[in-house]
Amino acid sequence: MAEHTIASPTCNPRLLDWIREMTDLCQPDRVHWCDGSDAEYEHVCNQMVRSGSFVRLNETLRPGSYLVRSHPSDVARVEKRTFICAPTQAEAGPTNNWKPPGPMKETLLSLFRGSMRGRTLYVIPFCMGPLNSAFAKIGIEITDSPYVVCNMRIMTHMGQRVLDALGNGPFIPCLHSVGAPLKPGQPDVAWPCEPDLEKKYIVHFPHEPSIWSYGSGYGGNALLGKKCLALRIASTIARQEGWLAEHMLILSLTSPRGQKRYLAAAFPSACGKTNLAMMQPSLPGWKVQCLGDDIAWIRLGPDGRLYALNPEAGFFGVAPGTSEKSNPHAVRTFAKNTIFTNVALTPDRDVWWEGMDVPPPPTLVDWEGQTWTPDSDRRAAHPNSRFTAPADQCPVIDPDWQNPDGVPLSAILFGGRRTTTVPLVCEAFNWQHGVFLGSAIGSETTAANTGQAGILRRDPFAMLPFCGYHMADYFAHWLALGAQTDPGKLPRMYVVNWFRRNDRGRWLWPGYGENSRVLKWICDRIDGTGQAQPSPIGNLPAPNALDLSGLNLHPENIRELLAVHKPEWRREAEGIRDYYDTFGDRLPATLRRELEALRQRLA
Ligand code: O2Y
Ligand code: MN
Repeated sequence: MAEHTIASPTCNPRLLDWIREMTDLCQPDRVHWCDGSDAEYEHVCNQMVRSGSFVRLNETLRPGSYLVRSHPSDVARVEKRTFICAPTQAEAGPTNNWKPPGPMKETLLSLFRGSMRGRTLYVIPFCMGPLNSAFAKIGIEITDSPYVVCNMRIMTHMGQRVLDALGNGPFIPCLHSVGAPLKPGQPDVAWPCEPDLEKKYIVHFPHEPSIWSYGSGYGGNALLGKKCLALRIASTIARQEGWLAEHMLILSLTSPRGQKRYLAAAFPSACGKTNLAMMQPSLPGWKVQCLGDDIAWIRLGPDGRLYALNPEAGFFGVAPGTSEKSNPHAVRTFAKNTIFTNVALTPDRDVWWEGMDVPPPPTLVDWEGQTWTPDSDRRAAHPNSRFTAPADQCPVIDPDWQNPDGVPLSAILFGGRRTTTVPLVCEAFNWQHGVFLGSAIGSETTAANTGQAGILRRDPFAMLPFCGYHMADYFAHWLALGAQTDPGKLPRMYVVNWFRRNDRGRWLWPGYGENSRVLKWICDRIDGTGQAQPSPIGNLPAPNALDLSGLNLHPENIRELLAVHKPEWRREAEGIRDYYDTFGDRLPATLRRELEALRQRLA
């Protein structure tokens, strides 16, 4: 019998039944219902410090902050072990790992049986989106990981107020275990998990809906409100309910004359979304404010415009490469009350990582807990090390980031890491063409993310790892949503590429705050003042329409940044055709027509 730390703080019969059933299954020693209070957060953090999982950072340099080191086998999302268990494989589509729900449930039940022995089962009531929003979705995560409790407290709206709002209503059950039960008297380790990759399971049952995650304690595998609920499960709900759950940042851009526009942007993982979301524009008088860096829920408003809301309450950002130069606002955001995972520890108990633009001290403790010096031939911080920080600590958080109605979108951007072919910016001719452009984006792999550089991985709408159903049906859903309103009310759509290189392999575009020049042209287009010229792939900035003042770019670089080389684009069109063929007959005819029209324009 598990010991209960407090009486059940809800009367929701379905929730109470589920907690009883899962407690019987997982057999924890204790059950704790999270109330989401400051005192509870401090208590769980202190417990983790005492157990040796958390290192308390220097209270003067980094108040209220902690460092945690994961097991070396548990350092990132595991796409290979992520499953969509729709009733049929056709519903999951060719881009998802599918398994039939029945046998997968059997496998999971046997894994979860007794999985929490010797541990505490935490019940985390959480809400994605502000509680007073029609967008909001409530989930209940059961976990045996106090690390998950602390991170969910930052990343979601969490605790008793969620149960109060839930009443007897429906919730999405999310079951998580690190998969490391303790025998009586067995000492615990700092980061318990199931080290065998083949025994990790991140499983979605979209038809229930429910989420079952076993064996990993890390990020997207374990903080189930994020990628699992707010993208994979939400995308299937959004399809049924007529909205969109997207892998997009949301930002506002205010011109020197005070005109404010909201933009959403989809980029594959590792393309600098957090940096763009909090950008400090180099253009005088322009201001960017951040509403979210990873996920946008988008729906039609009563006025026929599209409204976007960030369902998260924090940032789970990549640490390496984040510096005063690349993202000064992120540096302020994680100045306090932050959990750092897998970064290096300095002798004065602060954090350090590669690309921080601060010289390392003569000696550090690396992410694996080993002594590290600048002469070491390995990295001090793991390349996927993270900071978890509250969104309201961002110095440029937009005042409307928690607006329950969301904010009206003027533009949607699609990006990727492309060293050739794709120009700096290109405007879609219309919504259907924009959906075509979004369906074809992709990123070239880097040595850092796959070990093999320069392979193009198509990542439609940056949703490849996150779409919970058949990707071709998802394209059809985008097309159908656009058809529901006056085309003049829809956001304009753009492809951007900050990563083009010249034939000597050098970056053509400086990026970072200079990206505001591209955003300015987009705003000018929306206002009707920005000049464009048509090209076979879309509208490009007319000569001199991009504000490049003070940038000192060589005219040859500017030409190449915006060049559309027809032979390259004919090859690109063939690549898109091959990719589309993987979706068979389910691909919307509209997209085949868009591809054919592109080929005609390139002829
Ligand atoms: O590796 C992980 O578990 C984190 S993945 C992640 C985290 C924050 C934002 N985006 C991502 C992503 O993979 O897109
Ligand atoms: Mn992401």
